[in-house]
Amino acid sequence: MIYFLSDAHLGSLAIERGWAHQKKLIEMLEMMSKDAVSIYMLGDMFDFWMEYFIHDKKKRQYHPFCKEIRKLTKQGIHVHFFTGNHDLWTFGGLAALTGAEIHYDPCTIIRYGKALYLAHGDGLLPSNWETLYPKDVKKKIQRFMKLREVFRSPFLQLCYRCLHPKVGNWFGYQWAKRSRLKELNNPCPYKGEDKEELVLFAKDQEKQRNHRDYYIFGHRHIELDLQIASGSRVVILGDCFQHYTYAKLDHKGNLTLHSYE
Ligand SMILES: [Mn+2]
Repeated sequence: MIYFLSDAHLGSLAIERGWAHQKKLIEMLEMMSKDAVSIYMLGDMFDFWMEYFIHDKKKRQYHPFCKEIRKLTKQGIHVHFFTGNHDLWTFGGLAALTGAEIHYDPCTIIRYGKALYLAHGDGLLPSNWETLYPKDVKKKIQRFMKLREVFRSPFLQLCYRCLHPKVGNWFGYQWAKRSRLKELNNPCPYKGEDKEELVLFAKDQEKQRNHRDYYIFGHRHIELDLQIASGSRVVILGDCFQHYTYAKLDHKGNLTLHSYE
């Protein structure tokens, strides 16, 4: 079995009972470990993850989760960690701690005869997005893309790593909390096949003859399993802080969505 999960947003200041959250996530991994060949975490497992040059005491809160991943990788399970837009600031620390393989960019893999496109999903847009959306939506996307560029700038990352963790974490966790609260107060449900960016992105890929059987994303915190015209399916994983949803690919190449307990 191959498992996919995403968006636990561990450590979020907007999620109460942090330990119960982490414990449930660990139990979920325990369950997967019974028959998993590999486990793909598709981004935003942490609400904020930054590796500073100065020792960061706040990382201690993640030790149980990291220890669990270490246990799985020691058992021979391949654990893949895709960075999201909340936890892209890892520079070798997380890999050393857990034994997981880190992916900074989307990738396509072939498993059990199926082609799978895997990505967190932030920043993925159809090629015609600039003419597709009304002005206000376009502006919002442009703002997000600008911020994404700032987040990914090697120079700015270096500067941030030089901060004292107390300072860097204050900004980081507050920023993450704000975006979480914004989403909880004003959820953005599935926009429909003709508007949802990730669906349009997948359709665009198919049109360009980059065929994949499955497109698997996180990021949106919605559950979606949609067949698109070319016979491909787009699967959006949901989340691991409210609904604890995940996907499973069996040895026959069937992909299914599930909810933990
Ligand atoms: Mn995200």
